[in-house]
Formats: sequence, structure tokens, C-alpha cells
Amino acid sequence: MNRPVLEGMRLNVPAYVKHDRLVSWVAEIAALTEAQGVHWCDGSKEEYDRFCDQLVGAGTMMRLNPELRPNSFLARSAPDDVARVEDRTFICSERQEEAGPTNNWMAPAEMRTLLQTGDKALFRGAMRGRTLYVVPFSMGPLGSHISHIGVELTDSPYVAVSMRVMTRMGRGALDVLGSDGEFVPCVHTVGAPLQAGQADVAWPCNKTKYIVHYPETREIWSYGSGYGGNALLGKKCFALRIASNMGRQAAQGDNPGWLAEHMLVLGVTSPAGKKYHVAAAFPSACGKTNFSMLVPPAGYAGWKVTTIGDDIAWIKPHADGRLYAINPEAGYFGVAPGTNEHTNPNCLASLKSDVVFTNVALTDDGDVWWEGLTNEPPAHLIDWQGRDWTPAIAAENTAGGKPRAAAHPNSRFTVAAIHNPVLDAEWDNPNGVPIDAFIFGGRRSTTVPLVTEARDWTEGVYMAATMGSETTAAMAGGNGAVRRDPFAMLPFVGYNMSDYFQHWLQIGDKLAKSGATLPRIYCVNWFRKGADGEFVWPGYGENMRALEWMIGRIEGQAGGAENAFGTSPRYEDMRWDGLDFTPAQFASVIGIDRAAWQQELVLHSELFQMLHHNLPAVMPATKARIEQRLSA
Ligand code: SAT
Ligand code: MN
Repeated sequence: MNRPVLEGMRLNVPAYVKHDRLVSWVAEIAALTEAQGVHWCDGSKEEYDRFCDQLVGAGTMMRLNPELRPNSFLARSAPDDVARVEDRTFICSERQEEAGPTNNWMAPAEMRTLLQTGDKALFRGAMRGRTLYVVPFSMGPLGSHISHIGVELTDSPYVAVSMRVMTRMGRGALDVLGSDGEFVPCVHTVGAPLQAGQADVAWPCNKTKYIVHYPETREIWSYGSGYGGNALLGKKCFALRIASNMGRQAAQGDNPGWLAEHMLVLGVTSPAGKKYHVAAAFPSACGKTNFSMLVPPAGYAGWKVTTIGDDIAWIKPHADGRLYAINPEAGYFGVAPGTNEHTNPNCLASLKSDVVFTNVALTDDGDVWWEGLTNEPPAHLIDWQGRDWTPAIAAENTAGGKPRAAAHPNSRFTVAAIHNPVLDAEWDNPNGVPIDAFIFGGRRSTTVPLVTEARDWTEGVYMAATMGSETTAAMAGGNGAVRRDPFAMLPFVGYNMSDYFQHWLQIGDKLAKSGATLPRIYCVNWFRKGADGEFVWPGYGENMRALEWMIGRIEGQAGGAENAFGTSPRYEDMRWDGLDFTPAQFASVIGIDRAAWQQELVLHSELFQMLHHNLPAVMPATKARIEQRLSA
């Protein structure tokens, strides 16, 4: 094979790499970015340890106290590189209608000039003074027919380390690729080239940021950020934005295509030993990780919830007509604040060792802390920006009227799924698990009932499409205002949202025609507040009660009452053992307030107005039916 050697630099291609196209592409990007060297990641533990030591040496991470948190690290990002940047995220399809009104768009040629080919192209020389890491990864179990391979070229060793935790990274992915397999090329730079002799900073990044997707050529280019979904390109960029395109493009003729969704997947086993699988979509930072590791409350002896995935699901119809889901990821990049023994004990147990924390607070004994971990904060901490923090300092330095937080609200842990004590035995099954129900949930302090079953697939798609949620810290600038977040996919659908609705409707149609039983669809809202401004529903483990009702419905056992929106349980349709929750409290989380719903439907109309291009006609028709029921 012709192994290109760049001037003054070797590509260092290991003998086991057999893929010429991959090697030429690495050569091309190394030349464009003027990387100082190339390292091919093999994904070994030895390599991971070496990168971690290197990151500690560079000041990007520090090693936590090995007695308290073995083999774990704390990274601190730059203060302005702390979350996904939706306003800098682009879908560069040839035609703007393909990206649709919910995505930022730029013509591919224009974007390529900006990033790659123009005189001042951002990627030109962007890796000067840095190593280019070649990070091969599989999204999904190695070799699964549902999985896909990506290769990320990055100048961030923090990204290389994180990708080993979050994906099946390294040589195994290259073995699957063989000599001519397909892969999604992902190019990432922090955008901070080093001149000769220039000292590096702990968290290099650039004020200018671009998170760019080319759906037609299935490429990802990310510039300027080192954080989360901006930089770990297997996650939102590949597994949602590019994969949603792949799933729709696969829909041809009788082939219904497949789905890439912002969903956790869990298994729930009843005392009778019957197991169901549920996929649930919630916007970022609305408790997906908590729900996926739920501990059934007292009174639920014999029930068991197990995790297949906590954030993303790839779902494909199988020959038996059912939809099967895999978790394309291999780890959790979860929000730390709010995680504690009550909200998610299994998550805390997952975090005992081998974790990379980012932007949490450091305790005096070399461990980590975040808001909500304990009721009382420690007397002294080092905050996420490396400053002294005490309750008194926090009180003096308020942010938005609240004491200054020690951990950033979007601080995260990165940990491999294998550390989860309730990891589902089938989590790595290349065929996935059969889905019995889809759940869609937003964060709404009013209006939307605790749980509602759609009467049919179309009504379920409507529920999901019109979902709203109060924004959170996972999104830069998230401030609690309600925004429509269809399918919890607003920032993640890589094409026109109306076409995405149509894709969901068509999958339902095609499966129904093949005689398959479709999964039930539910809408939930754990976040309704009372007149006192407090959450009424206790949430967390108690969400098991809603889950049990859904399973009861699937089994044809549980009752319910129809409302304008779908079918919700009456008080007597749910089990209350071990929880003091009165019928009046229940009424306040399940009730449909006619005036609030009339207002809500106006917002649905606004959404449909925005999405009018290609909007499936059944959407406004379903809305008209709800309207009719509401005024009946
Ligand atoms: O996109 S991230 O992976 O940074 C986190 C999220 O939004 O869920
Ligand atoms: Mn997410």
C-alpha cells in the first residue's frame, strides 16, 4: 500500500490498518491542519492510562484521591466552553429545505470555503503544534447489523480519552472496517494552534465555534470547542444528526428505514418474570439517566429496572415486524448536579471508580462534589473554575439571585456502562431489544398530565411532535422558558422536521400493514408544580408507578379515562402502596385544564405554522380532533 509521508512528518500508520481510503483521508487532514504528529488510537487500557497521565501533566485534568475515587479524574473546561452551542450548529445540506426551519443552514460550498478551502479557512493550520489523534469507533456493538463505524480525527487527548469511555473505540472498530468498509469521517479541532515554543493552556478552545454536519456526504466538522456534544462527535453529531439522516434515507419502497432517537432504553421485569422494553425521549438534562437506572420504590418488591442506554437509541424493524433498539454508546456522559442517593443511587454506584468528571467541584480530600450530592455542602471546596468556594463566598457572589454554584449546572461525569450495577444483560446484544412502548416527556410546570396513552400511532406521533419543555443548562443559554421540542429532538434532527414526522408516520404505517403490533406511545410529565411553586409529583423511583400503569395497559389489565388528549389513569388505576399521594394531589398532576389547553393548542398551531413546508396533513387534522374533544 502506498503510505503517504508528509513533509517533516510521518503518518505512523500501524501495520494492522488496512484501509487505504482512511489512510489517505488522515493524510489529507493532517496536511490541512498542519498537525505536528499523528497517533492512531488502539483503544487499549495502557493507551488510556498514558493519555490520562499526559492530561494531568498538561493541567487539563487532575487525579482524584485514589483511595476515595480510584482511577478517576477531574477536568475543568474554559469558563465559556461548558455546553452544546446550538446557535453554532449547522446542517449543511445542498438545499435549505432539506435542513428545514429548525436547523441553522449554510450552503455546503460556502461552509467548506470557510472551514477547509478558503484562504483563511479555519481548519488550515488549526492543529499546528498539536498531535492529531485518529480515533476509530463503533456506534453500537462491534459488528452488529444496526451499528455503524466512525473515525474522529481530533487534536484533543481529552476527547480521545472520553471517546474510549463513550464508544467501542480502537482497533476493534478498524477490524470491523476491514479494507474498504464505510465510516463517517469526523474532524475535530479545539482551534488553538501553538506556535513554536508557545506554552499551552489547560483547556484550549476558540471563541469562534462551528459544529457542522454535511448530511449528503455524511461528514462532521467541529471547530473551537472541547466540550461534550460539541467535541465527542460520536454522540449528538453522529448518533443523532447524521444517523437520523441515514435512517430516513434507508426508507425506500417496502423498507421502512430506521430511527435514531434521543431516547434512553430500559428493561422492566415484573414479579411474574415478564420483561418489557421501553424507549423514552426527554430533552437534555430532564432526568433520562435517572429514569434509565430507576430503583422501584418500596411496595414494588420483585420489580426490576435495568439499563440498556441512557441517552440515544438506534431502532430498526426486524423480520418479526417488531422494532428493536440498541444503545449506540458504551458509556454515560451524564449531568452531575442533582445526582444523589435518593435521585439515582445506581448512578452513584456507577461513579465509584474510573470516572472522568468535568466542571464539578473538588473537595479538600481530593474527591468531587456537586449541588444536590449532599443536603449540606462541605465547608470548603474548590469550585469548577478553580476558585475557593465556601457557603459564605457563594452567598456573597450570587448569580441570577442564587448563591454561586460550586459545580457548573451542566457539569458532567463520563463513565463506562459496565460500571452500572443495573446494566441490562442484553445491553450489548447486537440484535438489540424489542421495544414495547415509547415514552415522550418534557419539563412542564403546567398543562401536560402525568401520563397519557395515545389512542393510536398517529396520536402518539402528534403528542411527540408537539412536546414542549422548559429549557435547561445542557444548552448554552438555557433559561427555563418553554420551547417546542418535538420528540426531544429539536437540536438533533439532521434534516427537515416535517419530513422527520412523516418518517415516523410511515414507519408506523408500514409496520402496521405488515401485521405487526406497534409499540404503544405515552406522553409523561414528571414536572408539574403546585400553587406553592413546588413539584407535586415525587418523581425518581416513584415514576415506577406510571411505568407500571403503562405495562398494565399493554397487558390489557389497567383501566383509564379518555380525555381530549388521550387516555390517562384515574386515581384508582394506579398503585399507591408505600406512597402518601392523595386523590387531590393526583388531580393536580393529571387534570386537563381547558383554558390552559386552548392556549397550548395555539402554540401547537404556531409550531405547525413554522413547519408548514411538508407538514403531514394528519398533524393539523389530529389537532382539530383534540380541539373538538376539548370543546365538547
Ligand atoms: O450534547 S451533550 O452530549 O453535551 C449533552 C446533552 O445535551 O445531552
Ligand atoms: Mn442527551
